[in-house]
Amino acid sequence: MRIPERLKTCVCFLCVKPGGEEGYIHGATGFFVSVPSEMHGETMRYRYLVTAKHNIEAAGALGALHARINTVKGDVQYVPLCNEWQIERTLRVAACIPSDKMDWSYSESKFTFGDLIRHLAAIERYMYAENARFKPSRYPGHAKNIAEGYAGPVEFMARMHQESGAIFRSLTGDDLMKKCVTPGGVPITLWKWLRAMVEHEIHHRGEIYVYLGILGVATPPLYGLTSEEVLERSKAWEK
Ligand code: NI
Repeated sequence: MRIPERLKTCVCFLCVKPGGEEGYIHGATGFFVSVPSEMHGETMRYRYLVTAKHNIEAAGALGALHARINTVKGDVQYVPLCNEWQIERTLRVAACIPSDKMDWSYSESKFTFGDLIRHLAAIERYMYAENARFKPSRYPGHAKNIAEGYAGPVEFMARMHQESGAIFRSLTGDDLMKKCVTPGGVPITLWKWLRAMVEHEIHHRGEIYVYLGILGVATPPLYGLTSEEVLERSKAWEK
């Protein structure tokens, strides 16, 4: 049977990227379906991935799972399949850290790449997630022995994020409206404290971008387009 060209872009091979420069490990297949949905009078199309549940479980975490997609141009593209936008963006930029630079910083007194990643991971799990259970912070710091090597800090981050996610998903709407207590002893409504967690991650992710910029390493644009491309398309709109 001849497969129509446009359908080739629906089929994908699923793979896992263990981190670093080890490339992708292929092991499963899936396909995309496009579902139209009405929103504010416009038809939006959402793309969903269809695959067996055990493929996702075998990957260990959604953050590690990637799809190898055949594009209409005929080449292939690897796309992360994480539905947790926040950490996925941090892991994507962390994947750009050169293999010999995890313990690098621009100044001896400042966080290294590894420190930044361990700090984010441990704060999420042991401060924010503990506070979300209305318990005091157990933040252990960001010392190198917590997660060493090149892959260690990123694996630690993915694991801490999974544990934290389980705690956050167990919260009810009422819990989010209750007061928790920060390590500074200040009572704060839980949802506001969790909003601060997102801001905290964005703050340190920005530092990772700057560190990579100092080293001359190319980084992925946040939303798929660079600011130059956005400018170009904005000009086209004016015509
Ligand atoms: Ni911090």
